[in-house]
Amino acid sequence: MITPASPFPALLLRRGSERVLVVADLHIGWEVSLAERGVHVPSQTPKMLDKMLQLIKLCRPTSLIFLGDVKHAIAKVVMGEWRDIPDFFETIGKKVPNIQVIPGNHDGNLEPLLPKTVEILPSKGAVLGDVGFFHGHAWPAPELLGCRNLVTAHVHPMVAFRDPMGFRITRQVWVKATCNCAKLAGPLLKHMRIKVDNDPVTLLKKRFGVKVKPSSELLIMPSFNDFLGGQTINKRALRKNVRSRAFIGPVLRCGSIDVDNAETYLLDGTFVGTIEQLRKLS
Ligand SMILES: [Mn+2]
Repeated sequence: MITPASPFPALLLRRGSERVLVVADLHIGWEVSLAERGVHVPSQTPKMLDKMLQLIKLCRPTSLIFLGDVKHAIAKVVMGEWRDIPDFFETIGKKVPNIQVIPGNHDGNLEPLLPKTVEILPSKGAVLGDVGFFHGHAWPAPELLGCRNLVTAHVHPMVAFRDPMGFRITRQVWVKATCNCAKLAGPLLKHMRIKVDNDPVTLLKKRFGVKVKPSSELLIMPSFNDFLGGQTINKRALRKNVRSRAFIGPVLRCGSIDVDNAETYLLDGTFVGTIEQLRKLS
């Protein structure tokens, strides 16, 4: 069973005596890359560490999963991260020894910055019970297409509202959408360079033993770092056939997600509306 740990942008998965806490998109070191461009913002890491410790106290997890983009700089390690990332993980490691990371697009060269006890999982994602986790920048592993629940990140979803005065407010949201995994089977096999000479769903079953779910529930997590920008998911003036392009990442873009009817929730759990309804307000 998965439930958001509201009002935190975190998810708690309960499986028997296991309690897995999931967070995504910390982008530690984002301020460092801003400083390189002349904008000076205090480090957000102490704030995130404090929030993480509060969460651990509240949820009493037996393990932690970081669903990608732990760090910010792509591929190269920025000096400021050398201190922030090891300190962060050593502190929370004392509270919860079992920590796993599913890498995102910003996590190149992350391994040397993490304590040895932190396990790095494949960037194609991981399955826990009937829940599949993947960051969202790349295609997930075939096994994820057989999951009843999918959890992803990467988008940093936000809704925007504009009032008659022209003021615009944005809020971080959770997005809950129906995903037809059968529509993912063909493009995924193609991506894996497997010749699709048959029904892709049947082929996926034959090659990987995966029974593809025609209707899974996909949850897009808000970013744990609330200082970041995000993608406005209720932008209007998008032609109907290109609406899925409002999202990023191969899974959200290939038409397998019912974008119009996707539900959005604020961090405190308030239902805001479907994306279709909110487009009028952006
Ligand atoms: Mn990302």
